[in-house]
Amino acid sequence: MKKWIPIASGLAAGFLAATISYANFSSGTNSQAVSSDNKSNAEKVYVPLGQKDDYYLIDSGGHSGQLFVYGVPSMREIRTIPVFSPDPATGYGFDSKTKKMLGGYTWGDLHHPALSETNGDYDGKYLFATDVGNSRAAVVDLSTWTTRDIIKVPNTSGPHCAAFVTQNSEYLFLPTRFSTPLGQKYVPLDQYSAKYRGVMSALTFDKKKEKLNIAYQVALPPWAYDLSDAGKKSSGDWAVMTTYNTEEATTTDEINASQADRDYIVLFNWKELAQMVKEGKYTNVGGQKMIFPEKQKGGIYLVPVAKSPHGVDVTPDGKHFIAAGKLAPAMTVFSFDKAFKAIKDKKFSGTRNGIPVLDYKSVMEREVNPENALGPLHTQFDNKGMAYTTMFISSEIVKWNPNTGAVLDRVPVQYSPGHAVAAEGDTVSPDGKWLVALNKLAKDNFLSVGPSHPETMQLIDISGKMKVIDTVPANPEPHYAQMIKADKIHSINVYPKDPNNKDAVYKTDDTRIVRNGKTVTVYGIAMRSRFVFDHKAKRPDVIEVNQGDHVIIHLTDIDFDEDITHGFAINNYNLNMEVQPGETNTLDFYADKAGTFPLYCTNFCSALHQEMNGYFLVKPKQ
Ligand SMILES: [Cu+2]
Repeated sequence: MKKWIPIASGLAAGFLAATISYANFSSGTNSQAVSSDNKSNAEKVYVPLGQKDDYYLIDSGGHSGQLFVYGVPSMREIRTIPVFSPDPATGYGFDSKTKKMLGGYTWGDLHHPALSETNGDYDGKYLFATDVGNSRAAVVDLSTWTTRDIIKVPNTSGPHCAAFVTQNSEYLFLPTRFSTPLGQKYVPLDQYSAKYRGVMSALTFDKKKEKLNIAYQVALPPWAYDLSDAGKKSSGDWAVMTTYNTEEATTTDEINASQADRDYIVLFNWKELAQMVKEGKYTNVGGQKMIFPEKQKGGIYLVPVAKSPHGVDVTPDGKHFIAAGKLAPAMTVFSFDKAFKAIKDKKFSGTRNGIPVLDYKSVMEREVNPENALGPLHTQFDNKGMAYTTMFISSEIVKWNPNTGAVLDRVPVQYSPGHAVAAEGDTVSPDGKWLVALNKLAKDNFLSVGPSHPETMQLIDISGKMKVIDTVPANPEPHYAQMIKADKIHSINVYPKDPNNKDAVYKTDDTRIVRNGKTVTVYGIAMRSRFVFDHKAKRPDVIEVNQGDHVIIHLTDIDFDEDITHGFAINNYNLNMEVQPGETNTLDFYADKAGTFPLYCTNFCSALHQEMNGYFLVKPKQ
């Protein structure tokens, strides 16, 4: 259209436009056409200095145990947030609070982050995540972007199928990838079918105390549970999760867990399960309230699905759930209403492990099988309710209509997408605009850094015909992500003074070192550009103790100023922590090594940062 305007507005301009048009049309592959195309992609992702991105992309960090925070559309990595693994950059896992929270674990495998929701919409308050490596769950406060609580979940092994929250964050459900005997006791694998279980945990979060709790658990059959999603609106009391290895194989799963043509989606009513627990219909297992579906009937059903599915995703209107086949080439759309009717009419095709099985045909709405699309894994949605499914094997995103099954668009990605994430994609009202493909293999995309290549993330403009407009590398290893409007997040810049914190010191005059027997407690401050541990001492920036003393160092950053974070490290003592503006943090350790150890600020804070140091002196035992 634009090309015609200059022709109407002037002969010379029209001639020029016609020449350019001719050049474009006559050589589809010429470099001019390609570079102008690239320029418009570059403009789409360019966020000039002084402006900020429209969305936060919060990525799981997989076996790094961390979260990666990116901006969209710039795809710039902004920050790494440590969750399940120690992080020297922030002193996470070194100071006494976070060290205790990590519980001695030195790594985690962070999968599937989930934002807290109010009325089915991201509320920007918290983010939940699970650790497949060491069976934990965590919550991150999005005002400080710090991990506030970690809970070790007993009776479970590898909560991969999580975390997905209900529409008012009442629960997050943690079904596990691995089945084990309850309490992970030793039981020979020949007794797998009889003695092993895949346990799902229902967790609640107490916002006031910032604490995660286990409300109840369900001893599901000894299968693998892969992904889940909570219902929305009319299906809000329900949740769904996929299973594989319903063959109950115990070795060479690659072959043995792929034999059956159908596995199941577990469909459960969490309100009904909570009511059962309230009525005492559970068994105490290692201190947890465990529902055994073969004994306590109701609330849990099985829906047959094409073999070894990965994702199951609830449509934004809450009417359907879509399973992605993984080993079958199809996506299957199921109807919640049909399932509810079948349950009400008790129209079951049988039972499996004591759980009623719904008739596939009576619940299935349609199977969607785009030509040559292979390995469907996970589905996201746009503002019109259209579905975007990742195809792991054929390396593409397929856009399709869940209401008709029509395939609308396809775009190749490089390469092998696991999950994709859409803007506000898990809510009742996705934004459209952007989709990010989280690809497992970068292969030839970036400068080589040796045999191990990064993963990639690709930004796809979904406002019209799908178009990949940017590719960025990602550290190991994004599994899933959340994309939330930036204006929903209200980060703080400075921790407010806490008059109730007895460890905090806000005035130089209050700094002191207190000795009580063999315990030395330091109430110190960090400020540009010095430490003060005891303002009355000849050298206020020195801590002197005896070998074997128990040393507790409380340190408050009294620079109530944007971006003035201090670090605190003791040279050759393997100790390091961080104090953000206004924050009080604590190191707690035994001075087992005698000698002279310089201490210093690790986080560059001023022109005289290099002068921000002192000494930690440990007098040897006589
Ligand atoms: Cu400093």
